Formats: sequence, C-alpha cells, structure tokens
Amino acid sequence: MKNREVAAALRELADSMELLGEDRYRVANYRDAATRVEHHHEPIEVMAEEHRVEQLHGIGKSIGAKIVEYLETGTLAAIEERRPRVPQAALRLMQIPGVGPKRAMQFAQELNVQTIADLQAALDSGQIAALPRLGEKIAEALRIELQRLDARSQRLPLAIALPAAEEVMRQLRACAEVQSVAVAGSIRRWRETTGDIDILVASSDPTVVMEAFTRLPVVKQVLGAGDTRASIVTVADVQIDLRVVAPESIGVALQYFTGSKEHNVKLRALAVRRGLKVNEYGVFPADDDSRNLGSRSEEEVYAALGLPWIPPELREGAGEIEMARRGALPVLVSESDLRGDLHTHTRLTDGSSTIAEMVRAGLERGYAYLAITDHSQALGITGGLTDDELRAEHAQIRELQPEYPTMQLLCGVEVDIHIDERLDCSDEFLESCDVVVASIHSALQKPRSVQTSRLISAIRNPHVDVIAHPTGRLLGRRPGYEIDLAAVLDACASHGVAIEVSGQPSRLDLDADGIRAALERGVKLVLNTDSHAADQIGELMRYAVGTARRGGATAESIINTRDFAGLQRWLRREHT
Ligand code: DGT
Ligand code: CA
Ligand code: CA
Ligand code: ZN
Repeated sequence: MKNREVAAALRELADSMELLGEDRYRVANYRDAATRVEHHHEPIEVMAEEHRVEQLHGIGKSIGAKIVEYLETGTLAAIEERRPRVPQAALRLMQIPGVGPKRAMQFAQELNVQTIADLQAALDSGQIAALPRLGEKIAEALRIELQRLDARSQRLPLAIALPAAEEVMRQLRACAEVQSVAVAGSIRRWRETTGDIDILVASSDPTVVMEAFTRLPVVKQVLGAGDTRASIVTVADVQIDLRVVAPESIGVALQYFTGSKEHNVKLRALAVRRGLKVNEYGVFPADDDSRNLGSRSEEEVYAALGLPWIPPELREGAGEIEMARRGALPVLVSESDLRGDLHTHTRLTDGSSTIAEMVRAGLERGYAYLAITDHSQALGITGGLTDDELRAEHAQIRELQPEYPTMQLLCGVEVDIHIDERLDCSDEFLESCDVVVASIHSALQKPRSVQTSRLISAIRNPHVDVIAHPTGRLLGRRPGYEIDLAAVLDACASHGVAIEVSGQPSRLDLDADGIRAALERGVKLVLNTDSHAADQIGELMRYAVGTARRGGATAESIINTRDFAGLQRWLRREHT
C-alpha cells in the first residue's frame, strides 16, 4: 500500500510551493489531498490502476494526474523542477507543526540548522530564543511540538489500524483451521490511536495458523514467530501481533489481550482479594488448579470474578470495575440505536457526492432521517454557499422528499462562526433551516478566551442546534484550538444546544473525556459522520459510536437515537 508514500510526495510539493511563496490555496489543496490519500483505507495504487483516484474527495484532475505520475515514475516533475530553488533543510524543518516557511528559512540560514536534531540542539542552547522576533515563549512551544512529533510518529490512527486489522482477519478466516478470529488490544477498546494491532485466533492446530499468518500477502517482514504467537510488519508498516489459543480458552485470552493493562492489573487484584487467580487458561480458586471457573467466554470470566461483563470501551482502569461491582455500568449506545445523521456535505460544497447519492446512502442504512448541511460562504476554499445558494439547495432537497416516504430529509447548514463572533448566515436564513450545525474553521491560533466566547456566542444564537467538531483537533496533525471546554459545555446546557461527536476518523471530536464532561452537565450529544462522500455515511458512524461509548454515552444521552417525532420535538424546543 503506497498511500503514505504518495501523501509524503504531495506534502513535499506543497511545502516546496509554500517556501517559494506560491498560491496558498493550491498549497492547501495539495496538503488536503495528502491527508485524504494517507487516511484512505484502500491502496491508492489499486485505485490508480482502476482509474478511480478522483473518487477520493478533494482530488480532481490535476492532483489525480500527479498521483498517477508519482506511482508510475517514483517522483513528481513539479518537485524536481522546484528542487534547485528550495533549501532542503528548510523543507525538513517545515515537517514540524508550528514551523512555517519563514521560520524554516530563518533557522536554516541564520543558525545553519539542517535537521530536527540540530533544531533540538539550538533550542537547548538558547540560540532559537535569542533570534529576532522569537523569544522564550515561541521556543517553548517548539520544544513541545518536537516532543509531540516524537510521541506520535510511533502511534497509528485508528482509522488506519482498524481497516488493516479487518483485512487481515478476513484473510485469516480463509484458513480452515481458524475457528474464530477477533481483534483485541487498543483497537477493540476504540482508542483513537494504536501502538500495534493485536489479533487472536481460536484453533486446535496453531502450527497451520502460524504458517498461514506469516505467509499472508500483506506481510512485509516477520519479526518473530513461535508455536502460538507471531509478530509481523505489513506492507503499510503496521505491526501485527497474532496469538493462537485453544478454543476453550478464547474468552480468557480475549479478556487478557484486550487490556488495558491498567484494567487487567485492577481485575487481578480483585481476583486475589476474592481468593481467586486468573491465568491464560482461566479463572481458578487460588489453591485449586483443577477447577476452572471460567475461560470460554468473556462473560464467564467476569462472572467468575463476581462481575457483569464490562464493555471493552470502558476498560481503562478508570473506575469501571467499581461501577461494575455496584451494578452501575451504563448501557452504552450501539450503532443500531442511531436513527439518522445530522451533518453531511454534498458536491455543492466540498463533498464528492450528489444530494441524491447521499440520501440513498442514508436510506440503505435504514435511517429515519438525514440532514444535508453544506458549508456557508466563508469557507471559500471548499466552495461555501451564500444564503441564496443554500436556499436553492434546500428547494432541491424538498423536491426529492416525495421519493423517500420512509426517510425524512432535513434542510440544514454548517454555518461558520467568524472570529468576530458573527455567524456566516443571516438569522432569517437560519430560522428557515430544519437543523443548524455551527463550527469554527478559521483563525485557529487565537487565544482561549477569544475562541471560548466565539463558541458561546454561537450557542446563544436561538437557531443553532449543534456545535460541530467542538475542539477542532485533527489527530496526528494539530491539537484543537484552545477553549475552555467547561464554559462551552455549561453554555450548551443552559441554551439547550447539543455537542457533536464526529465520526470523521481524523477528528473523533469531542473525545471520550470531553464526552464525560458533557454528560455530567446533562448536555445532549449528536453522533455525526460529517460525511463528504456517500460511502462515508455507512462507514464512519461506527467511529462516532466507539468514541461515544468510550465516553460512557447511553442512547438516551444522544439526540439522533430518537425517532423523527422525537427529533422534531427537540429541534423545535425553545433554545433560550
Ligand atoms: P497499544 O498497542 O499501545 O495501542 O495498546 P494495547 O492496549 O493494545 O497494548 P499492547 O498491544 O501492548 O498489549 C495488548 C494487551 O495485552 C494489553 O491491552 C493488555 C495486555 N498486556 C500486555 N502487556 C501486559 C502487561 O505487562 N500486564 C498486563 N496486565 N497486561 C498486559
Ligand atoms: Ca496493541
Ligand atoms: Ca501488541
Ligand atoms: Zn462539516
């Protein structure tokens, strides 16, 4: 899979263009394309072969041609032609978030900083802080970015790890000796990033399974292989640990390898207090290895310890065992509880599907309702729409409605919140919408107090229903803008505005901690996909659900688990 390699080439081109002071919209387009290619689950070379590269949202003819060129030649003429004019050290330094083209040039030329290690040394010796227009504050921010860079290069976004795990599990099922296969570890807990993939197989013939695993086509390198466990690296540079266990021990093995480590440590301590012990074969009385009290299923294992089954998403050793003992575990929301999606885009802005294609995807999923919420005009790059253009879109949506008697189509907008706290659409237009999603897309560097009051002013607008991707973080790329989340959530609670949990794999925003804070305040959640293509409607909701479950959300705490009448009652509420 060459997605990361292609993404790196597109990014190098974007950086080169930026260093040379070229058009910033084109630069942004290349970066955006790079991210999409990188996070796409399908090998880009397969898409190229089948002439489907332009199916990727945000990738048109020109970028599509560059991807094909790179795959065919291993380079891009556009990079080569610029190379003599681009200082290579500056290019490397631009990989660090917080280092733009101007600073990269300054470090390279004034301090002869060539590499990230050089930059670290220059920070440590105080040379960076001493540069004109810099100072200790910026130097400190750079130090933090370098640490982050270090920490994140080793962890993989869930949206890459999970599809990779699923593909390997699919291939393993083809082996006749595989009785069952399951993913364990942090992926089963829906952590947003993953160190490695853990897969468990139940089989009575481990030798055959080991053979099959180490010979899968995705295997690039076998790191180690024993009788019942092996580690490999895939062609996409993802590490996978496989363990094969006897069918009668699969429950206890799944429990152990799902973790987290903290959860397991606490569980083991509880076992000891109850005169029991847990090992890879099961749960036993401390003094009697012959009486296995539970090993076939996780339910059995937890029951042997006197506990109800604990959902994997809660197994972080953060109080869930105590809750289970008290019988106070929440009944977490599940994917089948969701009745609709309240945040989607079409080709009229930065989506790649038509309204009809989006609607059909919603129908296929069996939704009772679907909102189309294209961008408002401020989002120039993404083709944001004026009030009148949005009205015209709404008219098109209403015309489609009669064709879909079982699904309600909602006319909405994702309205941008300006830095001066104004909303990007008139109140009169917002009032005409069935649903209004508000969000921040610009001026992300402003201080916390500014961003907080920016969001709160949107929450106070009586037409706003949902705050979308509330912190603005992009996993592995940038932290969110600074906000006082508690103040934002308090405002949501008093104005009856809901907070989004985005299923976009690069967002997962709010995250689990934020969700807990929202639930504590009685703030309602909305689980959305923010789909930019029809296939995302079906694919991405599970990421929102996994994140919500990590935050302890029940179906009752989520608006779009309600039927249409219930949704309407909520939408029509007085917001003030
Ligand atoms: P990751 O891979 O860093 O995203 O996180 P995990 O949770 O997948 O961790 P990993 O792959 O090292 O191990 C998988 C599970 O195996 C882990 O969640 C719990 C169990 N485990 C691994 N090492 C230990 C250990 O030293 N003690 C205990 N109690 N459990 C462990
Ligand atoms: Ca793992
Ligand atoms: Ca592992
Ligand atoms: Zn959106």
